[in-house]
Amino acid sequence: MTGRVVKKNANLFSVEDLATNKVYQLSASGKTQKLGIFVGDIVEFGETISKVFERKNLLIRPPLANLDKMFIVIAPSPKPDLILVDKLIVYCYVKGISPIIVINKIDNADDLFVENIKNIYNKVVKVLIASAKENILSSLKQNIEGICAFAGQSAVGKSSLINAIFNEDIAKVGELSKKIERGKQTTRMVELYKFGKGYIADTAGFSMLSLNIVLDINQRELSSYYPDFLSGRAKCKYRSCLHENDNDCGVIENVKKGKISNERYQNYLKILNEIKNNKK
Ligand SMILES: Nc1nc2c(ncn2[C@@H]2O[C@H](COP(=O)(O)OP(=O)(O)O)[C@@H](O)[C@H]2O)c(=O)[nH]1
Ligand SMILES: [Mg+2]
Ligand SMILES: [Zn+2]
Repeated sequence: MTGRVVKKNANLFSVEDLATNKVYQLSASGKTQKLGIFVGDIVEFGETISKVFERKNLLIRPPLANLDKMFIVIAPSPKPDLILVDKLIVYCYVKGISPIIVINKIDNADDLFVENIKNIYNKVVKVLIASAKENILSSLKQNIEGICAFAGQSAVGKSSLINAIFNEDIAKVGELSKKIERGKQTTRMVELYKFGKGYIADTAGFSMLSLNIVLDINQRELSSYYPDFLSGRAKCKYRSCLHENDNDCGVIENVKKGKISNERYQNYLKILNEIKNNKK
């Protein structure tokens, strides 16, 4: 039988049979266990788990396999860190995850805030609005497909959104993610909750340490993870163009024409510099 690992507790796995949706509590054969089994894995099982199928991706913090979608949550407060948003988007593309921006706390947001975010990101990814407080969740719910997780700054409302979607206290609200990084919450495991056609991963936060892989990207490759830079890049005179200096650079030309958001571009330069400094 084929199933999905939805929970892991020490050496015991909850596996949902893909054909019947029945959940079994299983251990794994020694050999399989050694190779590693993660929440999100598709496995072959009978009495025990006998095989793990090839993964589309694997995240280490949180430990999660086959993530399909990442909801990158921002809110009017705390003030959005758009460099973090851009790094998360790049991270998603590197890992084969579809990023979607969710503006939460729409009950507290003015139109200008929403317009500004949409202007920066609508050429890049889908931008949804939501409010965990006022139960404005329909577009978010419609976009839940495959395995989905929430990421973003602390206190933007990730846990609140999960609880509002399920109308149940699944995730802890107001929990400081710093505590998690210090290891006080290490016993809290990743778990997949079924929703419609997909699952939501309650991950107790997405460690920003994971973003180190963004800094390991080759500096010439960085802009290939910017879909809004694509048509500009095609017009750069030099194939090695980093889009820093205005010598026949199609990206800079598009920034000047307003086809690329200047804020996205300025933050691109900052991330590019971080990558350069990281290589030193
Ligand atoms: N006004 C408003 N406050 C919210 C909303 N969602 C969450 N909050 C509040 O924001 C704070 C942080 O929420 P939490 O879910 O813990 O954020 P997390 O750190 O991203 O998981 C809490 O005080 C929530 O009550 C919302 O849609 N509107
Ligand atoms: Mg939280
Ligand atoms: Zn260029």
